[in-house]
Amino acid sequence: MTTRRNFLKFTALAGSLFAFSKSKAASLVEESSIAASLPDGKVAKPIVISTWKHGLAANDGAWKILSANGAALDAVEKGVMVTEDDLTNLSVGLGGLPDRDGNVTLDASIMDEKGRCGGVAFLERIKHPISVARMVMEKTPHVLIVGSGAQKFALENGFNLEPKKLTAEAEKAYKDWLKKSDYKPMMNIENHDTIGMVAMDMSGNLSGSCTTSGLAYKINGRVGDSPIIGAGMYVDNEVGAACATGVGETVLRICGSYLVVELMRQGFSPKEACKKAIERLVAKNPNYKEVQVGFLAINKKGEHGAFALQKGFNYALADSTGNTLYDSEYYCK
Ligand code: SD4
Repeated sequence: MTTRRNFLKFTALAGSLFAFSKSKAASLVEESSIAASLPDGKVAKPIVISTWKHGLAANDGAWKILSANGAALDAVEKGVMVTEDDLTNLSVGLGGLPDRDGNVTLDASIMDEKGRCGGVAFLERIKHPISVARMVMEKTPHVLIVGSGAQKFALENGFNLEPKKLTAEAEKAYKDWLKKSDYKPMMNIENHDTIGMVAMDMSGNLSGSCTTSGLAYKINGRVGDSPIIGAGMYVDNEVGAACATGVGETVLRICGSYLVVELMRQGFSPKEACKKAIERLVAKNPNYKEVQVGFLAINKKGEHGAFALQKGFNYALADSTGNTLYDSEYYCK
């Protein structure tokens, strides 16, 4: 599928050969073609790629910015805010499934082309953890702020304290779970909906973001890979950018997103790099057959790739040809 996409360089051809999603991104093709004639120093090949089906809507948000010659950093923040806003999403934002004590606790990280980065973890009652992460990056000398400190920081910087309340859907799921309280972070797709996003703008700059409510029914205080720079997401503007979704503990063990970027630095394509990182994860995690992990990456040339442990991982890719959902290749056949 990914190879087939590479042929679709021209908007006109793509329009007739390819079944676009009916997303707004497709309708922005024209805008981006105009921007293709920008003066020197501009690369008219913006691209955004993000995890799971909800990535389509998130990409729409990001593409509005990229196609108007906006910065990748703004695109990856605004893009995943769409997912954070969606209260029906059970693994991102305040609609997420709670920990085993009934608390929704949120993790997020962001990184830009200058290597600046910020994150929040174990954050409660704030709608847009990704924007708090960006504020950590831009307004503090720190990279990661957690828990009540992160909430205090958010409130001091104009974020609202949202009610402590599960959505009806999350509450029902939680009550069902409480009947057995059986905790196994398995590959159940409902427990794996984190949004990770990486993008390149028309200036050729890369940025990434990642935001999640983490694993459902986790121990209170548990933090996953998503807010940890280099694990859930990483950007090196000279090389590429990568992000991860799935059981964070397995990704943390191999510094997954950093590994993907380093493999691209060694010359591997984005897909090969994601595949090699999954192979490393398999080697370091004896429980690999029981969990799901997916990596996404783009390189400085604007090429993309993905690879997952198990069947079922999909990702959305938006560029000047449209916004499309792809199934990732995977390791466990
Ligand atoms: C975590 N990586 O907290 C996140 C969960 C996830 O798709 O990606 N779900 O471990």
